[in-house]
Amino acid sequence: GPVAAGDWTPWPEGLAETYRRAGYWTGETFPAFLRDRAARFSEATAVVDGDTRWTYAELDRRADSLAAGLDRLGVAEGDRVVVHLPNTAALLEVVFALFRRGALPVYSLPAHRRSELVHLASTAEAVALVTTDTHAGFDCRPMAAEVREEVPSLEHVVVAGDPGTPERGTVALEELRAEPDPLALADPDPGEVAFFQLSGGTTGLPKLIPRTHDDYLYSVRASADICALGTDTVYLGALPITHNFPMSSPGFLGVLHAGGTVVLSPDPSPATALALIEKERATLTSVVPPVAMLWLDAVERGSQAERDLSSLRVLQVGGATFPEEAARRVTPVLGCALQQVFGMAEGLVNYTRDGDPDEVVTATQGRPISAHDEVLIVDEHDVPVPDGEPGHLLTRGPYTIRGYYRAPEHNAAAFTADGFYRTGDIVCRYPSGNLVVAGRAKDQINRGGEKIGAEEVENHILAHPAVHDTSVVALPDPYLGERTCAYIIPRGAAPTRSEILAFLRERGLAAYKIPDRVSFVDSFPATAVGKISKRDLRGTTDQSGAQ
Ligand code: J2J
Repeated sequence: GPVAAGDWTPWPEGLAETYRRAGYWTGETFPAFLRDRAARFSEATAVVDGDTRWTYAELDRRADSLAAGLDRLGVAEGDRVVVHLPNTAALLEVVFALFRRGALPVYSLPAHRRSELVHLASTAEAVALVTTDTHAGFDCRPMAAEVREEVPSLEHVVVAGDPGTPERGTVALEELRAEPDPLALADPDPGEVAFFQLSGGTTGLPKLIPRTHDDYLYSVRASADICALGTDTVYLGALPITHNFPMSSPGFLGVLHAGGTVVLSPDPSPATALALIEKERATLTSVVPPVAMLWLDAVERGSQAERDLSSLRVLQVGGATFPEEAARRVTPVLGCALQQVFGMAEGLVNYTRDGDPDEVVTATQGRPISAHDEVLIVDEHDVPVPDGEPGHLLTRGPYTIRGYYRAPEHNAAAFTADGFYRTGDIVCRYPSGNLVVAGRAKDQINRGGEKIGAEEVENHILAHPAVHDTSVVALPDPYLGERTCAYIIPRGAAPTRSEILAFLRERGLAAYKIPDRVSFVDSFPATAVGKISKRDLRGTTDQSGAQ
């Protein structure tokens, strides 16, 4: 297969057979997916990006011609390609062209910078990075050139838009596109890895998540069914659509599965996104809690009060805990239904359903997609807790991975011997089967849906010569849910807060991972076993007064 057998963990054959017999794993692959939908929905609008509107036939044709261009460039079957693109039609074209070529997308987020891109590209041994000229005021081209310098496998940088001063190894997406000569459809094995998603990260650096055609497209089809998508669905992609939620829950892939229209918003701000909902008559969108709260405020008593949002049927909210008070405002203020979504790029996705009682929709995070999603809620010794009691959520099923890519040691801790994924979430299950996320056991900060592995940031801070030790923890925040605080024990004279922040930016860390607060301390509180107690640190008073 395109990913060597020892580098990922397939499902045991018995279970794979069960999932096939249940009709979950149908053998559909990504290159065939678009070909089929293009045949069925040919002249329907697949994607809208500003003034750009492509039909299914047009997207299909473009995927073919770009696949041919990638082939000519030297991208071969099984090659990995990092996709660093904002919400544009070109993103869909690139992704389906890679599938057509038999290459594997490695999804990054537009906010990612040199540090994340180097990690992704080197871990995946990517041959190419596809980025854009500028995004949100940032010039991606010099950064891409640096990434290429640092990662030996990376031969090509493909730039959407203006490639700027031509650098060695850089090519404009536009030039590749010009190639005609459609390739034959790549014919991958549906049981093999199709692409990589990025984990939120806990220990070490974020891990790559290998997803197969079979498992992922099952979650997409099942999600589209749960959300009753059809050809009349107009989905607004407001979050960065390379994230698992707007990609697959049901996301842009669910919409393409059902023959609907994907409208891309460059950002989720109320002014941009709500104007697009009005203009394109969007019926569905998905956001993280802080975005939902901004929209609620903007419509209720702000700049967007006059918007006609009557087309919107459902607002999906997920990625982080949505406060119940905000959840109760969605229908009165926006005039649409709320759907809570509790998912993870590793697999398991839970939805509240149309027709659920109000208290389920406003106060729970829903229940799993599949009758074959196995959910265990256990104590510290992996012993199941009674219903209604909080415990560690473990899960396995037809679209939950069995292991991260090339991470044997991490996998030994992150999965049980019988293949359950340890989600790191603390949940309660009600007799109705609905789950409530009650906390977290993993060393991660969930900053309004953006996940930050504490150890990744700690390691960057530790690289500063004036830092003796550091611990990065979550602080409560009324808007983001959590924000980050870095406690630092200086080595010698304490550096200033702005020195630390400038140092982290210089290291090419995504802005959302830069600590919101820096606090200098003399020592960390220790647990009984001598480990740093992050719980106690959250209560530590700042000894320096620095913010
Ligand atoms: C509380 N915590 C939540 C929720 C995710 C759909 C929706 C979200 C994601 C996602 C996704 C939460 N309430 N409603 O991939 O397909 C936290 C949990 C979880 C982690 C996963 C999807 N929804 N979370 O957020 O891989 O801690 O996926 O384990 O980014 O987000 O993060 P991620």
